[in-house]
Amino acid sequence: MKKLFTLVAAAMMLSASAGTVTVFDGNVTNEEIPISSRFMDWAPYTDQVIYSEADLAGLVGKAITSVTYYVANEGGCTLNGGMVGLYIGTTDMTEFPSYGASFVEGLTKVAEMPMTTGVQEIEFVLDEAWTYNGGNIIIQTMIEADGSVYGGQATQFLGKTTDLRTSFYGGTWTQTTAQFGPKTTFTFDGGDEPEVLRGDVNKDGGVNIADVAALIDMLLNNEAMIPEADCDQDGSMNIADAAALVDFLLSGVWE
Ligand SMILES: [Ca+2]
Ligand SMILES: [Ca+2]
Repeated sequence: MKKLFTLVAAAMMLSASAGTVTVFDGNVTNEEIPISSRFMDWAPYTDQVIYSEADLAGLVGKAITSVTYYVANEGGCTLNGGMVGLYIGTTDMTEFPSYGASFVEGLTKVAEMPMTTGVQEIEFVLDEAWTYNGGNIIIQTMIEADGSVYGGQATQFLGKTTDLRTSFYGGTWTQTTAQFGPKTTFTFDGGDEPEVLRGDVNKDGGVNIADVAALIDMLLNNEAMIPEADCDQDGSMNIADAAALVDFLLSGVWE
């Protein structure tokens, strides 16, 4: 019995379809400029990164629950225990036209967390899952103005090693290393699989005589099986399913 329970639990975990998608490997420099950054009168300090839709195929339709990347928070920055906000949205842009020169407004704030000085892997757990429906994702981190930030640079995105980073000093856009996409992991919860209503072949939410007609149409047209049409649940779709469906309509119970 315990073994059966374990098997069932494992199957349920599989069907939950949670997972991760990692964009950029944090090790490859490129000529694109996916990062934009700026100070606004020293604080808040903020930067944005664009993730191309082409790299996000595994995320479409998924509910993003957290975003993780590597950052350094050091130099002259005295931020320690200050709050960093995470904002998210989509954009038609695939890169920024020039370093630090443009900025996308109107993103949605989805998380906030304290951040200490030093190099760290930072995971923003979203207050509420954010569902991705396609397009280029733009992520913004912003050190919220609270008087705890002054001087020097604040966050830096890190690549695979701390040698690979973007750096910003003194309110001027000094880039000390080559551009790179910061290694970023999106964690998603695929949510529950869509519910299958047995016998609802035309998927209108109910089971009635119209579904028998729809099922016979599918059989005549040699259409591929849909789970709703496998009325006798033997794993295939044939005339026996039509018979099972008619029986169900007459009796109100599945045999
Ligand atoms: Ca139906
Ligand atoms: Ca069947």
